[in-house]
Amino acid sequence: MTDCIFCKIINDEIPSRIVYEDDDVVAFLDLTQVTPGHTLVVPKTHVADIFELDETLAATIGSKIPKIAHAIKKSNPAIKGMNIINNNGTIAYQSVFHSHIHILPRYDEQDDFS
Ligand code: DGP
Repeated sequence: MTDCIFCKIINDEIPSRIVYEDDDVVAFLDLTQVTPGHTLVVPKTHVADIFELDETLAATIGSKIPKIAHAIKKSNPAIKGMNIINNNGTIAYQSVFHSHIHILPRYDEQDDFS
C-alpha cells in the first residue's frame, strides 16, 4: 500500500533500525521506545489488523515471535521480562493500520528510562 508507513519501511523507502528480517516479516525498533529495545514485528504482506489477518499469515507471524524475543533478550542482560501486545482499531490504540506485534522488554522497577 503506497501511503502505509510500515510498507515504506519494508520496501526500504524510509530508514528504520531493523533487528530481524526474513521472507515473511521484518522486526524493527519502534520510534517511540516505550522501554529500551521496544520492537515491532510486521508482516511483509499489508493487512490492516487482526480482522484482515487469515490463519496462515497469523500462524506465520506468531511462529517468528519466540526467536525474535530470544534475540532481543540476549542483546541485553538487564531485560527481565516482556509484554507482547497487538492493538486493533483506534479504540484499542492502534495508530498504524498495518498489523504489527509490539515486543516490550521489561526491566527492574528501579530502572529509570527518562
Ligand atoms: P500502534 O499504536 O499499536 O498502532 O503502534 C504503532 C507504533 O508504530 C507506535 O508505537 C509508533 C510506531 N511508529 C510510527 N511511525 C513509525 C516510524 O516511522 N518508524 C518506526 N520505527 N516506528 C513508527
